[in-house]
Amino acid sequence: MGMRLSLPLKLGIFVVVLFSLLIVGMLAYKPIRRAWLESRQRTGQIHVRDDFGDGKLNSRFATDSSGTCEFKEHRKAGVFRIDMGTSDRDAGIVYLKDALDITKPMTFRHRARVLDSRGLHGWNLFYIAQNTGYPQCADLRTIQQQQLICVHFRAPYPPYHNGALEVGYVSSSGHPGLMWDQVNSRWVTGGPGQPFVKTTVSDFHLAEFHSDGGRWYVIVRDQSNAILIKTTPVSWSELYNDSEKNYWFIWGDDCTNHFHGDGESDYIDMTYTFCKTLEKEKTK
Ligand SMILES: [Ca+2]
Ligand SMILES: [Ca+2]
Repeated sequence: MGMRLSLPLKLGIFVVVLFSLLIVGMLAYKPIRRAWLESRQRTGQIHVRDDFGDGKLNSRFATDSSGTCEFKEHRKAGVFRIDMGTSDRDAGIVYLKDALDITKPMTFRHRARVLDSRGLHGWNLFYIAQNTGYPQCADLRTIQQQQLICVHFRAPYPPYHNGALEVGYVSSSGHPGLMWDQVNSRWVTGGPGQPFVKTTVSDFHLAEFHSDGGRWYVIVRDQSNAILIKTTPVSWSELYNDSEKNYWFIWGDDCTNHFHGDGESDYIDMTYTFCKTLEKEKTK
């Protein structure tokens, strides 16, 4: 004779089973989520965002400095500051510790400005450099051999006391680089009288870098989000290329014999693919 369960008992078992499933689901959620995030990283695409609101720099970034320079994330204001002295010897950069795979799509957004622009000479909203090891502050000659794509604040920039913006890249024919001429919407050879866009460097600007893996372009927006600069796309193959070297993302002033400036970043947002070759080198 089969055992018959009363209706209240059936309901009781149903509730117990339902709650068990719910608890198992809750316990499984974190590992499943972690596995999903890791699989995303195995396929290469990484998203990093730092709003500079928790008092410490995201661990995917590192800093290097020379002379007088202090790095500090101001939790309450939600900003990260690179605070240099007033000497050209002073330098300080933040860089992404992951070398970039430039053959894969990537997007960077960095919102930043310079503080006390009266003493500022130059400050990079961002640049992409090629070097074997991690980026380091160095003299202009060394740095020029590494810089490939650069968005640069200049102030004072006579006759524009409040400053200017320059966007440039080093083409396959080498130095001098090509500079973006926003008025005529074209790239021109750099040098004396090279084009720039007048702006107020103490305002926040949003620098955007977009690449589909084949070509890249730059957009810079002003404080009210209006487009100040939009370049035409450039093929990565048109850039100077020192093969075997890694590609790095950097902001700040890296130069130990020119430039200085205090920079303040509101946020950094990056989607990119990690370069696997460097991992092999690091674990050798
Ligand atoms: Ca400097
Ligand atoms: Ca912020």
